[in-house]
Amino acid sequence: MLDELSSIHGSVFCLELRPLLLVWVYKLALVIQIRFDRHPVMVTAPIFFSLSKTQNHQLVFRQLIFIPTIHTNLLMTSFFSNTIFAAIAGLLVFCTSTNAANAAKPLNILFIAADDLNVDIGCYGNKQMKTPNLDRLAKLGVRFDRAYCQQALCGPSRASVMTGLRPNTTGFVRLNDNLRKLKPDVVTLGQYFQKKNYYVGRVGKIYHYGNPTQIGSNGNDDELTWQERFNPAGIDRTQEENITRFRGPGSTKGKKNGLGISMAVWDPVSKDEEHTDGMVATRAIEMIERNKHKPFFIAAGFFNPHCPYVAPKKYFDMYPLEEITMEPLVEARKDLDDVPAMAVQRDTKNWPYFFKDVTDEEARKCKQAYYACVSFVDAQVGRLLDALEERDLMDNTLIVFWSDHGYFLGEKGLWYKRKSFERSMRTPVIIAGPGIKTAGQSCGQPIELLDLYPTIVDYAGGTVPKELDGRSLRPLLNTPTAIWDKPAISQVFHGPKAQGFSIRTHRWRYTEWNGGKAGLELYDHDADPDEVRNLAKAPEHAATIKALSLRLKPYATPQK
Ligand SMILES: [Ca+2]
Repeated sequence: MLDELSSIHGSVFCLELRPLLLVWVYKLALVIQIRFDRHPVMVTAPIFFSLSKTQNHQLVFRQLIFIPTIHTNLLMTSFFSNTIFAAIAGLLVFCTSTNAANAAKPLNILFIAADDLNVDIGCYGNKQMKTPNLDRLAKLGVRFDRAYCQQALCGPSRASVMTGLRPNTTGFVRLNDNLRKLKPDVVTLGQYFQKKNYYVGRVGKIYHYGNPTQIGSNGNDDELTWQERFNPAGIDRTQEENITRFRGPGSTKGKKNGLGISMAVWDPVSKDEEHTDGMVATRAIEMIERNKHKPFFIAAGFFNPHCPYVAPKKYFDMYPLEEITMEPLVEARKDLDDVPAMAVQRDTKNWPYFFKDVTDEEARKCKQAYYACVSFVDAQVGRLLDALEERDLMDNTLIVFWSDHGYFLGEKGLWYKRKSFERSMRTPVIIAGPGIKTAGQSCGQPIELLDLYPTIVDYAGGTVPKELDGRSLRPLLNTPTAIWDKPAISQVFHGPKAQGFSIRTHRWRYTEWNGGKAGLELYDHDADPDEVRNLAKAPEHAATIKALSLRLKPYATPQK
């Protein structure tokens, strides 16, 4: 972006010298006119056109006035020819002004969030997934392969993203904590851009919502973050009675409590826009259209693929059930033999897959439905990208795509989130925008979701507030392989007496439960990407553990 900004500033600087240049060009044109019987406009116009490409309206207009003045003074030609000249010059200004205005305008931000989306995405290497639009976005930007949330739970993760502060810094560690009670004066990402005179609007879920119960309301939103906010509700919310919920023998249909933590599916033959996320995209496009002439920060928060897993049937059809595989539960569970009990304390009470008596077949149906929801979100992301392209806004819009945390789909016999394993801490992050010369590349350095705030501010040409816990990712956007010494820190909070802190470096994941008193975990990702072998008790790794523990210590203060 520095490059982008300096090129814009550079062109403005050059423009100050441009009238002089044009006088000389024009004089030259006069000679050509005499020699070759061409009107000077014919000669000057193409030069004028090329010089005007990167200028803003005002400066281009200044030139427009200047040229006929030169013309009149130098030539004293007839009124008629001057009029033609001005008309042609005016036409040129009109033709070039759209581009010129885009180049000089401040950067727009399109901030897109998905809920509970793990890295089961085509561009992240999952060949089964059909996610052409996220893949398309990845080609336009940088895909971060080791991006981690700060807490694998909606409320704390999202508050951390929007404040650029760790859950431990704000104290926001519970699902429904209230940000303004904990940090009344915090300046959120949206507030930052409001102060920069941006239009700042939200549609859908950015801060925590009870999903699906609070769809259609403001949920646990922070009102001060936005100037405008929209809360659509589709048939996934208004017709919940059609959702099939698996919970043992005789699956139940109907509007039951607890759909927000459920293994439940529905595949209606329906249009995208009958669903909440289709409405989120439609409204976001309307916000883009309405604000396309001013700098905007538009946040589109999708509710999928959070459970209950509801999407139009056409997305289910992309994933035939017979192609959905899961490791048999008994085998999968063996992964957990060497982990501390606290690491899975919420997940083994009602085994399997969190709910008693859920069958393997039902779990596979849920996995199919989750994938359908991913493709459904992907299609909505595509609509947003199309909307930017159609309005010629790609050249001055930064697109940031993220999810609040990862998600288990039967690996290790687990479901959902809230664990300290890679599968629930790791999230997709894709950043695309003008000036990113590494488009299409991936970055393997560990980054944190709380780095998004400083990155966006930095990218938009602002000064990163000192109090933020994250760091701008600009060095990695410039050079994805750049040296990056900052690890990713995540935490798990099951209550004051059950807490975990985890550090992820390029190679290692190391987790301490209750300061180590309730157990340790160490995984070598170079050799064991699925975290099957806990190396915490291996004597040969004692020095690694000591070093990682030391690095984790400043972040690992337990919450009350
Ligand atoms: Ca979530």
